[in-house]
Amino acid sequence: MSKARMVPLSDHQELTPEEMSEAAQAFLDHMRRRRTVRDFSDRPVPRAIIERCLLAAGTAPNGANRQPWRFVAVSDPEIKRKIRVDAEKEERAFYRHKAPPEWIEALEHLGTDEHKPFLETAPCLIAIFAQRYEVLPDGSHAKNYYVVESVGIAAGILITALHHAGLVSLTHTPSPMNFLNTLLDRPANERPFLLLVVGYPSEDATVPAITKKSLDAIATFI
Ligand code: IYR
Repeated sequence: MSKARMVPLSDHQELTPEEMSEAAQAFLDHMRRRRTVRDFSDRPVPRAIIERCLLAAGTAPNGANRQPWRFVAVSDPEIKRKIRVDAEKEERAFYRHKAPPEWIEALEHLGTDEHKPFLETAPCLIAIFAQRYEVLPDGSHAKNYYVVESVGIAAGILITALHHAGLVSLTHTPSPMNFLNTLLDRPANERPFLLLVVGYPSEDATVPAITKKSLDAIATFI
């Protein structure tokens, strides 16, 4: 006999064709207003909003429903300062000698550099960790599945949820990021996946003048 315990799909909401069209267009318009922001205000964000956005991220589809993620929301100024110090150390190495010239060139239109003041200015940093395996109560390890895919989907939902709540974010990936395990006291089964910088934009925030690919360029219908 199957071990699966099934329940009716009771929460699905079907829309009429008109409602569907309106909903899809409204969501597209909404997502087109999302921008990755690097100029943050120091205005605090309510913890309850971050909590709801994290719960939304936790609904992500994932391998074997192991939910192989851990989110560490940092608002403590001293920990943010330490994260900035360690991230800027990695970024200096990246921009000055580690990154190949074509990578530096590919980033030029974004205006990024080794200075990451937003890691201290922004009110909230969310470090996302991927749990490569679970540690069971007896100390043995249980493998997780499709970890990168699962955590990537959860991160996408988190970014969308934050935007939906009227906040802005920046996906920041200093490389390597293992200093986050030390600073945030995370165990060896957790690998830093990305550092999401969250808050409100500063009043004079600017963003790079970039465009997104057309439907033809990203999709094929056969
Ligand atoms: N992590 C560096 C470099 C960087 C890399 C990519 I790919 C970007 O899209 C943007 C930046 C930094 O944060 O500056």
